[in-house]
Amino acid sequence: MPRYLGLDSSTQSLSAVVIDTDSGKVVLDESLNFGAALPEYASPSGFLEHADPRVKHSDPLMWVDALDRLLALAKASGFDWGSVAGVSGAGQQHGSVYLSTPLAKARAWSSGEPLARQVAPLLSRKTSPIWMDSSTSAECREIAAAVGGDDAVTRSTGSRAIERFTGPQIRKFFKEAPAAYESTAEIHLVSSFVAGLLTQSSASIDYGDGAGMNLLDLESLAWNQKLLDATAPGLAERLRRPVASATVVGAIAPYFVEKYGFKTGTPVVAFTGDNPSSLVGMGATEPGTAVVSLGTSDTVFAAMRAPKTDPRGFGHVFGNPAGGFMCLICYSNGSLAREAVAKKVGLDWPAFERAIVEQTKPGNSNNLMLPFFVPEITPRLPSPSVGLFGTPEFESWQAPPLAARAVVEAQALSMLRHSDWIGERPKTILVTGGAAKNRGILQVIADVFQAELRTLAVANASALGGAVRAANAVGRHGFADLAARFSAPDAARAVRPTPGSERAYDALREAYAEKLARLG
Ligand code: XUL
Repeated sequence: MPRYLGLDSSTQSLSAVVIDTDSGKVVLDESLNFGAALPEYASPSGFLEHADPRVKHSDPLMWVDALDRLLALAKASGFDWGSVAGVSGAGQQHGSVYLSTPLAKARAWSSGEPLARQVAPLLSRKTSPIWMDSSTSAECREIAAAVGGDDAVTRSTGSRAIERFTGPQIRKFFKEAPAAYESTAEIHLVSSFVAGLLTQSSASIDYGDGAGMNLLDLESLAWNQKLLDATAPGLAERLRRPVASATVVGAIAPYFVEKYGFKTGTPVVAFTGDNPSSLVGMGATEPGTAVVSLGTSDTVFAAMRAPKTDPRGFGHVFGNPAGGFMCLICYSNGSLAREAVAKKVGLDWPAFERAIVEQTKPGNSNNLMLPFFVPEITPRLPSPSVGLFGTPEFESWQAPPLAARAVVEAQALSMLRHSDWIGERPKTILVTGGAAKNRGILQVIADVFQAELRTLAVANASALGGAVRAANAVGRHGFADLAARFSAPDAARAVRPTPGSERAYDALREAYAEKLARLG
């Protein structure tokens, strides 16, 4: 049977994409928004409110419930889960789940009871820190100091010790709740947790997502013992050995066979991080093509053969699920900042797009914004910092079109500046994520990078990447062949730089660098 399912458990939603390798078609593309579909979890944007704005946690049971709901919804609308020959997927990176009983040793899931109710008693920590959490600066310093400094962490793991990465988060849990840490038998990433639910096994973490923990040594592709020791005692026993992304971690659990009609024995391939999965979904697993993903966070990433690290210390190296590595730069002020500006100046998305395309010009007549509405990851800014520099009207938020262009130009300038270490500037950029629908945003990125932008027909590149990885690992289809069939860019939606825009950003680029330098 030539159908493969990819799931993506991301910050705000769970998505499912099914591809059919015979017809070359996507036969299912569904999403479930946590805030809208599961209001009982009090997480309108996918995470729980907390008095400390640096703390961002989610209820892992929300992710479990979403899985049940999405599978049920597709079944109710007539989709035959029994036609699926293999499953894989992805999760938001860095987030972690803590269990007192390993999934493999828990009582077999009963199809007569919702899965979340059966998982609840297994949790040794009720909430999961996610990638938006920036509360572990002390732990980052402690870990780095214990192993010889940030350069030593970067040399081994591809990133310096970073607040949202899993190792510092585990350390904070161990320090704040030592008894609960002691009672934790198994720690998962969101990705391995979902794979573990599907197979009811202690599914291993893959190299792609494992590299986002500040624990994985990129040369040996094994946990770094010194970093494990610097993070928390007995950590090795709480993590399975990391595996190559193409590893089959188990067969689908009887729960899913009985309840949703999956075929007994359907293989489940290791899940990975959403960004490594998008690299596959975008058909960008070979070096030379950059991807810009516009989501809750914006990311810029590209495949690379050997790990190369960011001298400024902001970028990361993860495993490429197709083999080799990938680099990634993450910006927390992605759609969060675009939404904040649109709301502040009262523009809906069509008006926001018109403001950029029709009412303003590249370079924004030198009106510049620092758009850090929440603490930023790249460059590292522990507190929000919003600044407007230009005409009095612009500076007092009285010029909506200029404000719309300014937030997007600042984001694109930041992407250009902070991706310069990757190598040559790309001539073609693939774009994905919700905001890729907005032509104004795409035009600004094309102008700032002086590159052609291409988008895919399928909006959810990460879930598509899961389906493609399942087709590769189970169905033995080659990545290049799958990319040609499922990830071909939509030629009609290509965006080229505005003629004559080469020099439009010279002044703004300098002004932006100077303002950033002042923020320190
Ligand atoms: C990457 C990162 C984010 C999350 C979003 O390092 O933190 O892109 O993966 O889901």
